[in-house]
Amino acid sequence: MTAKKQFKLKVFLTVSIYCVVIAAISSVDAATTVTPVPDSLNPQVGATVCVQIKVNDAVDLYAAGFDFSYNPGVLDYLSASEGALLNQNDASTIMQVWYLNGDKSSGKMVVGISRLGNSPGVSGSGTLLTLCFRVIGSACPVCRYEFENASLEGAEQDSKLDAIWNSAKLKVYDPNQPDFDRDRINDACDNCTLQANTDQRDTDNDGYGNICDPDIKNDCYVNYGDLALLKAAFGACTDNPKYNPNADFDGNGCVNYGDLAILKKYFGKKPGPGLGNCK
Ligand SMILES: [Ca+2]
Ligand SMILES: [Ca+2]
Ligand SMILES: [Ca+2]
Ligand SMILES: [Ca+2]
Repeated sequence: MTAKKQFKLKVFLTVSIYCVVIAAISSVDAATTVTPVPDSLNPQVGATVCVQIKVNDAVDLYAAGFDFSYNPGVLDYLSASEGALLNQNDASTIMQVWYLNGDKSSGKMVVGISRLGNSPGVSGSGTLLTLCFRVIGSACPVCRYEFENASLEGAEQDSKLDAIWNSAKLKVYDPNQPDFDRDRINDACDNCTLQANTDQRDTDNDGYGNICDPDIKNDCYVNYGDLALLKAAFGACTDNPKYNPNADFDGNGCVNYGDLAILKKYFGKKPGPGLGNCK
């Protein structure tokens, strides 16, 4: 084979492989997702909270049914309204929303919404419906909305759409309960009660937010072992394999002098105070 022929073959093979890869990538459909929006809210007791149920990347969607569960000590159901997703192209729709077993204290709404007649399904993204609640309590204030018994149905008879159903959180702030650091997380639920940390970032999930948790070793005592772990990650940012999120106390994406200063402040002491178990 001449050098010219070899070159042509190489180009042909490279282009072919490239085309196969592109075809493989474009044939992967985006997953359909159903998400309550906003996915995190921090209202006060007495406020009205409306949650949009958003569908993304649906294909030929005709109907949806699900149970929507929440903490009935925190939320009181007010109303539901249809979104624009299903009644596209002038199709009629029907929506029904009721308490599970007619029991308001069940903390579950049963929701059904559908297009009517022979109309085709809809594709794309949009709001399925909006559910509104009054915030009635702050029972240590994380309330999760979850979907159960959920399904999306296509226009073809008995066709179901595969979908990922996401949950969301509602953190209720009660101005009548103590909040020492004034970060709008009441002390009873704050993972650092003396340090303002609205994001409640706690990368090792031990109940102490990173901003008050230089106890990287998790032995309830901030000392030389923690300093050694900080040193091992020192200078590293998120793009560096040496980066340790548990040593990034201030959450600026790098382990550096700000974090060292926090460790110094706690040296010889316990982490917290917060929701963790160090006595
Ligand atoms: Ca607080
Ligand atoms: Ca705090
Ligand atoms: Ca922690
Ligand atoms: Ca840092």
